Amino acid sequence: MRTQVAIIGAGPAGLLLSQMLGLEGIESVLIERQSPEYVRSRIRAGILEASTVELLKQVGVGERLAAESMEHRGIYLQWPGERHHLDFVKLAGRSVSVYGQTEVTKDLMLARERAGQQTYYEATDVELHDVGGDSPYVTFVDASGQPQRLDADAIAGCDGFHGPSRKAMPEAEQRTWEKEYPFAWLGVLADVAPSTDELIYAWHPDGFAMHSMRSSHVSRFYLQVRPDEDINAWSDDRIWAALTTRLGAGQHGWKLETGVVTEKSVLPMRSFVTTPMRHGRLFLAGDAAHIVPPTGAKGLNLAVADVALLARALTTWLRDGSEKLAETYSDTALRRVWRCTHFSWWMTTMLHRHGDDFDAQLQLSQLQRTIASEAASTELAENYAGLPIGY
Ligand code: FAS
Ligand code: PHB
Repeated sequence: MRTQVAIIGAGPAGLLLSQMLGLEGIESVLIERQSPEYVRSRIRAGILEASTVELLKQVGVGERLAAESMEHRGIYLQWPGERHHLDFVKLAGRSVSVYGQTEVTKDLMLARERAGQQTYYEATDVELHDVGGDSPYVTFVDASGQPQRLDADAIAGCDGFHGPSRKAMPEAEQRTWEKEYPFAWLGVLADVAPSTDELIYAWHPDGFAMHSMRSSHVSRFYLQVRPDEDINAWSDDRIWAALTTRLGAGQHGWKLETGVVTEKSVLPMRSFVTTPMRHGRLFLAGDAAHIVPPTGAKGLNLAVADVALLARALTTWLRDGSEKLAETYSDTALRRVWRCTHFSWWMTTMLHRHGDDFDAQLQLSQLQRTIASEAASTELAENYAGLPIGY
């Protein structure tokens, strides 16, 4: 088999790339380890930057998003006794949208099905070959157990943190940075109407908590836990008790509504960046190249920004014969990657309990400064609401 772009991974990055390339007449084949049902069911990010929303609408997957997403002007920052709203529209001139990554994935999968996209789900033994040469190819075993070979003009590694693409980059050329945080998130999905109009990020002596949401009747919560936390140690009652305490129920008459927990899982927290994001005819995009702690709501949005750049680079190279954007892809993408990596680290270290009481005092001072200073609030607002694509 042969195609123009072999895309490894059919998560948001791979699906969006195939959609954008398809609109430009560039053919691609998606190779995905999991089943379509598994990909469709993963619960992950929840916040879309304005530039992500705009791009999804431009590439033809914005209809349900426009109808079902919830536009948020900002977020609340909270610590015991205080809750303050940050208005991104006032501070940075743009809002964010609440629309689960699960929904973005479903919309993209439907669009690719309608476009007749060739996708190999449940592919195993995926290996990349000759990525530094002129004739790269991918070998894999398809769902029926048949060995397959796919020759391509270029390979896009959109296979997330654990995929094979990053490992296909020559080690001698690669430099990676990694930071493991001394805590994790217990993610909770519950069938209960949100008790807040916009997200609450709460610093608390017991640990961080967040009140997010998925719709007017489904809420999403996060609790800071130990990295090795046993999920079985968290009964629903214990979850609601911790959220009630950490989110400040009872303060200023605010009440947290509880409901049926439908999903809970422990999510590790790490920062990770690998450079470069290109070697020869292999290009990395999304979690294959970088991981951010989810406190800044950047993971999915950063994957979208990579793909917006990569789609343009591959189109102008493979269709128009100009390799210029392909040559600058890695440096351009990494500028935003490091900006989002810093912001996600800053939000994470400001809001999560770690270290001693001195550290706690510094965190509270940082929070108070962020609220008190318009310049500090604007810096948070500009980063959270997202920088222009191509920043
Ligand atoms: P993905 O990991 O989504 O997709 C990679 C795809 O490649 C997957 O479908 C995988 O099955 C496939 N793959 C892997 N190995 C393969 C192989 N050998 N062969 C073929 N295919 C292979 N971000 C936020 O902003 N907010 C959040 O709250 C948040 N929560 C998260 C929770 C979890 C558990 C995880 C893992 C991530 C979370 N993220 C969050 C980050 C997340 O949203 C990512 O940024 C986003 O999924 C990035 O999309 P992709 O780069 O497409 O990677
Ligand atoms: C979510 O709703 O899943 C979410 C929202 C904001 C974050 C992280 C996760 O920073």
